Amino acid sequence: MDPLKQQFAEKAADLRNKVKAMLKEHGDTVVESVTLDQIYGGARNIRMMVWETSELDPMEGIRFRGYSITQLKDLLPKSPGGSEPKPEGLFWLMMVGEIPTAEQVDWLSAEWRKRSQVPDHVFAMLDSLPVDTHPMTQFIAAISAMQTSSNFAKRYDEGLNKADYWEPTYEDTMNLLAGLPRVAAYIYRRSFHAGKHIAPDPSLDWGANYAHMLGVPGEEFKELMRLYLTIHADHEGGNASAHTMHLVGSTLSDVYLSFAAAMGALAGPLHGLANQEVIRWIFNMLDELGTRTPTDEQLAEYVRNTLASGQVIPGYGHAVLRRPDPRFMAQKEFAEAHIPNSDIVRVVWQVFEIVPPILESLGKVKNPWPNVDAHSGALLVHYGLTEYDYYTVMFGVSRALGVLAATCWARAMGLPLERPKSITTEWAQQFLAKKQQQAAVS
Ligand code: HAX
Repeated sequence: MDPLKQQFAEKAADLRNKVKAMLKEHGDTVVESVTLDQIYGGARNIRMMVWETSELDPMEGIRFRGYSITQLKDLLPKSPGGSEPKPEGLFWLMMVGEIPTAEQVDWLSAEWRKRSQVPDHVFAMLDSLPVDTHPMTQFIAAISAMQTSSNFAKRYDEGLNKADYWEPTYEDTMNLLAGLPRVAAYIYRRSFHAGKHIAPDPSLDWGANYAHMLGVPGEEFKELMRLYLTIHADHEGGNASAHTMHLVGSTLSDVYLSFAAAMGALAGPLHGLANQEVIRWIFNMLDELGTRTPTDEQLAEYVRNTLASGQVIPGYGHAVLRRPDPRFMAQKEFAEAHIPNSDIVRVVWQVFEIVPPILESLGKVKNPWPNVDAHSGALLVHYGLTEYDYYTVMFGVSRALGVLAATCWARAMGLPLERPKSITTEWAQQFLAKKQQQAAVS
């Protein structure tokens, strides 16, 4: 058994036993009650699923196995001479809860290289789609086409013991992660570079190889990719892509099909597609104003016009966070260190000054601060990756790390089919009427 699989198997067995004992003693403990506002309001803040790999605090932001992004930037192994964490390290951490050594991360890079073969029919299927098909649609189709390699589906067909579900799930996870950058880069090159593909470089780690296959030159972009792929990986279980993965995975759909479904959720403009919307919104503004360096007043007026036309300001607001997103701040720090004079980055920082007070003044926006998507596009544009329809695919490559690690845990813990209860408005009205009657009697 490989070293990561071995550690995962031991840790999972231990946690499974602990959870069993906890539920035996405390299974009927009430955690919190639910309001009608929450039921009608998108289930905000209702604790209703287990997600071991990360936890989101409204004020502090994301913590992966207890570690903040700032801590991980220090602690996770980097490439020689580099200062950004390798995403392989974060995957290891999410899988076993321990910061890996540089040797363990090198092992993982090599293991993914070894497994990175993608079946030819996946590329043939992509080539059969119109070249202007949205990259996220291509990505979802390609992930579904990769499902022919699913170990889980095959083993389940043959008759798989429940206790062993995690094992082919782990194999599928490793294979899918290994192949994903190749598929994602293929989509980029066929969509925007006339199908001139770039072969993987076997000397590179996972993030750097993705940067290489995209065709963006330079060590600085490779560093950006390592950071980007690390910080977008996981955001606890309730966000739309993670929750979709969890829900679909809970039917014992394999990780290919559940990840394809998760990417459908990421492709929505209120979620991951916001990264393309942000940069589109910024360029539309600059074009309309006829300048690359708008004044604060021009920018504020454009923001107000966007709001007046009934649209949201993309990249701002969050369902959970109530502070500037640490993932936004990590990208800002990268830009401050490497490209402080980039025009487009400066506009992003100006938007960061102007938008929050305007959103706050509306009196209804719970979080006026930027989220992860407010910054990423400007960095990519600066390094020459200007085709913003592609950006959500990059987010998806990263998100795979978290949701696949979490699915390994879900399988190992034997989490059941997810099936929450819905209500009708008639039920709500009757429920309230009954409460009022009871209150009148007592
Ligand atoms: N611009 C304008 N209005 C906004 C807003 C924004 N950026 N953020 C929230 N609001 C509005 C909501 O539309 C809502 O208005 P109505 O009551 O008229 O419907 C009101 O403020 C209250 O919303 P909220 O409770 O603060 O926010 P929600 O939890 O309902 O929604 C969203 C969270 C992320 C969907 C929201 O902030 C939004 O639409 N933001 C812009 C899109 C975006 O950046 N999405 C990416 C989020 C992060 C992510 O998932 N990345 O992948």
